[in-house]
Amino acid sequence: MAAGTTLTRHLIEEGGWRNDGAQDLRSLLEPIALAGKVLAREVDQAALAGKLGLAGDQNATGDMQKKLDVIGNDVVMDAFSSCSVVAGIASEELEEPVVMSTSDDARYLLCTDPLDGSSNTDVNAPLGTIFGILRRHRGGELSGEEFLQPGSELVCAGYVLYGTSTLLVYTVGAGVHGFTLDRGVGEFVLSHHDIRCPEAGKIYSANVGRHKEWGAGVRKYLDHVTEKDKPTGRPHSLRYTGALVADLHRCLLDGGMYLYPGDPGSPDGKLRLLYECAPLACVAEQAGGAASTGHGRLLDVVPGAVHQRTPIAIGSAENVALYERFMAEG
Ligand code: AHM
Ligand code: MG
Repeated sequence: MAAGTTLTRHLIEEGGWRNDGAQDLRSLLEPIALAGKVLAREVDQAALAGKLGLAGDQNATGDMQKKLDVIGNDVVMDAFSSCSVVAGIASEELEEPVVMSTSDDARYLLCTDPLDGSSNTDVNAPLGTIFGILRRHRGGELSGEEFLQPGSELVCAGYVLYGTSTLLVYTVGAGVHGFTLDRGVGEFVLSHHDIRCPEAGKIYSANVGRHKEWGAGVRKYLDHVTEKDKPTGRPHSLRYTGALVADLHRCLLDGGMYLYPGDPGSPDGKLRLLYECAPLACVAEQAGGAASTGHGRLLDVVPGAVHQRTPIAIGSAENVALYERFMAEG
């Protein structure tokens, strides 16, 4: 594809995806791109507009909401308000999924974390928007149970990373492509065609402040990667931004693994399966990487609830496979 390809042109030229039409893909990704542009501006201007700090409420999983969390959710919902193909949205910031369209064309469901890494909002550090699209298998009144599909059923997934630049990354099962926001012209422009995750990497990304709470398998894995062994490129280097999207993006480009395991107090860890881990696992696999709960493929896990958590290890396939071996040995 030629240099200077906008997301819109790319979506027209790339054509169809799996069994769905190219028009559907455009209908789904255009609101994501719009939300990404609006949120890039909101994040950029937040300190000047009095939009930093806490909003004062808790979200569905007990996190204190930041003002930007609430804004992020409103922006995504507004962007999809005129998208007739999305029947409903499940969001980290919504107690229950909400109905978006009752049209006969409403064949899809959106799962989203509108602003991931929100502890970073007040310190000018990276943030992300995560999205995953599932197919809706029936008509009639929308039920939250319709969202409880394994990540392997995602037909489209990706993220927007608000970092040193704003980057939209998506997959529909035909490679992973990244588009950088050109703020001057207000367009996402193709900058990362067919992202491939290195098979192995020397970065590990985890909140190691919690390592004493982790089980033997996780601790032994960390002991292994931090051990000096020149021939195998150890020790690995630690990189952790506090924003999963940014840390995963580094792993996708440079190789390595992001890790958020469970511990005795929270056996399923912190991150949510449906709208954080599964969409990113879909991107990682499509880029040639892997994602695991520590004991198996993350995309095979069927959620029991919209806000269900899961342990996750995601990134380079060899790193994830090695982690699973340490977890199996315990
Ligand atoms: P959030 O959705 O409330 O922002 O939480 C998810 C974030 C991830 O982006 C990040 O990797 C992790 O939580 C950081 O958690 P911790 O502060 O426990 O390291
Ligand atoms: Mg989140």
